[in-house]
Formats: sequence, C-alpha cells, structure tokens
Amino acid sequence: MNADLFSAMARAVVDGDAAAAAELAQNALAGHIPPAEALDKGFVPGIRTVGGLWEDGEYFLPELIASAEAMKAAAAVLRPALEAAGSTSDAPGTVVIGTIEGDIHDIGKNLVSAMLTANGFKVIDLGADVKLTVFLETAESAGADLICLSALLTTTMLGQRRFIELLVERGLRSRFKVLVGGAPTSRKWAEEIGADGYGESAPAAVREALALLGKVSS
Ligand code: B12
Repeated sequence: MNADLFSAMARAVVDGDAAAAAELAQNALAGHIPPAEALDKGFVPGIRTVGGLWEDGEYFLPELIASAEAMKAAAAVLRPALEAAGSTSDAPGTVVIGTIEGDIHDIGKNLVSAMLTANGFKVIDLGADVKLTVFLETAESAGADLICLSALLTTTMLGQRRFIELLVERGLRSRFKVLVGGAPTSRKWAEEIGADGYGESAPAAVREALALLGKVSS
C-alpha cells in the first residue's frame, strides 16, 4: 500500500538512513509512483518532522545532517525521473536559481530547480551560497527571464531584499522577474521587498513562474 511506502520514506529521513531512503525512492520508481508524489507525500514530510525535532531540542546537528543526507539521497534517485516528466515543448523561459550567499540549504531549491526543468524551463542552477552579483551577472549573460532566490535563514532572506535593491540601483529592475521562496519567507515578505512573486513549494514555484512569464493565468 502506498501509504506504508510513504511513511517508510518519511521514517528513513527521520532516521537519517540514506541507504533506505535511496532504496525506497527506487521502489517508488519501480512501482510507477510519480516522483513528485513520492517527495510530497513521503520524503518532504520526513524532513519537516526533522525540523520540528530540531526546534524541540530533540535533534542536534549530527542528526540534522544525517537526515539531510537521506533526503538528498532520495532526491538524487528521483531527480532524473522528475525532470524527464517534463514537457518537450518550447521552453517557457530561462531561469537562474540559487540559494543566497551565507546559506548552504539547498534541498528545497533543488526540488524547485528540478520541477522547473520538468516543466520545460531552461534552468541555470548556481547552487547554494551564491553571491548576489553572481545571480545578476549570470542572468544578464544568459538573457534570463526569471531569477529565483532561495533562503532558509532569517539572515539570508534579507539578501532577497538586497537583491531587489541591487537591480534598482543598476537600472535593471524591469529587466527580470524575481521569485522568492524558502521556509522563512512568505507572500507578505515578497510584497514587502518588491519581488514579483512567491512560492511556498516546488509546484507553487512552477505555477508562479508560468504566471509571471505570461504562460498561464495564476
Ligand atoms: C535540512 C536542514 C539543514 C541541513 C541542510 C542540508 C542541505 N544541503 O540543504 C544542514 C544540516 C546542513 C543545516 C545546516 C544549518 N541549519 Co538548517 N535546517 C534544515 C531543515 C531541518 C530542513 C530544511 C529543508 O531541507 N526542508 C525541506 C525542503 C523541501 O523545504 P524548503 O527548504 O522549505 O523548500 C521548499 C519551499 O520552501 C520552497 N522553496 C525553497 N526555495 C525556494 C525558492 C523559490 C524561488 C521558490 C519559489 C520556492 C522555494 O519549495 C521547496 C520545495 O517544496 C530546516 C527546518 C525547516 N523548518 O525548514 C533547518 C533550518 C532552516 N536550519 C536552521 C539553522 C539555524 C541551520 C544552521 C545555522 C545550524 C548551525 N547551527 O550550524 C546551519 C546553516 C548553515 C548555513 N550557513 O547555511 C534553522 C534556521 C533558523 C533561522 N531562523 O534562520 C532551521 C529553520 C531549523 C530551526 N528551526 O532552527 N540545516
């Protein structure tokens, strides 16, 4: 039963068992479970539970790292299938994505990147801990339409605001659409800093990106 598989996936992440997580991800693919569903219903709830355990002081950094590794092992198995699920139609746009400087969290950003790729976008993924000027220079040289900024820390979310200011300073604000996301951010935050959009999850990021580029109404 899929519910058992999903709870085993969450458990593997909570236990920090990368081998089990990778095997369960393989099982999902073998069982024709869509990779996005395996993430949404299995692995992501697991890492969110871990976040709660950390906040409650039950988990410390070693457990957090082990769980993150398990999450990454599962995502690595699912990612090719996630990307292959994409359409082959013309790219709806070119996206530059990364996690803001000072922030090494990249699990959520990688999911957004994979889902954008799956939906036909040309995605330039700069990784984590990316300088604001690198986002900008890459977007300019690639002729990007959209810049996606991920931040998981309350300190680095300020970099999202700074990035918009940088665009304004350089007279480039109207050149690019900017989409922000990451656990501490919100639609209210996006509005406050003058971003064009916000996505609370990878599917929401895709919907928002398509809407911002005028491909579908939001
Ligand atoms: C896993 C994890 C880690 C891993 C990261 C591994 C990795 N490679 O990513 C490790 C162990 C390395 C880590 C380190 C640290 N962490 Co940490 N970590 C987490 C944890 C538990 C889960 C994050 C995660 O992967 N979530 C799962 C993904 C799928 O969700 P997500 O990231 O939110 O992404 C989704 C959406 O937000 C959205 N999204 C994400 N990005 C974008 C971008 C765009 C454009 C859009 C539209 C959408 C979007 O879509 C994604 C998919 O659905 C969170 C807890 C939490 N509540 O978030 C803490 C958390 C983020 N970490 C925290 C902290 C403090 C740290 C450390 C400073 C700890 C330390 N003392 O060293 C370091 C940071 C070092 C640094 N400079 O970056 C705090 C941040 C607190 C704060 N107020 O800033 C949190 C909130 C835990 C807590 N409650 O205290 N961490």
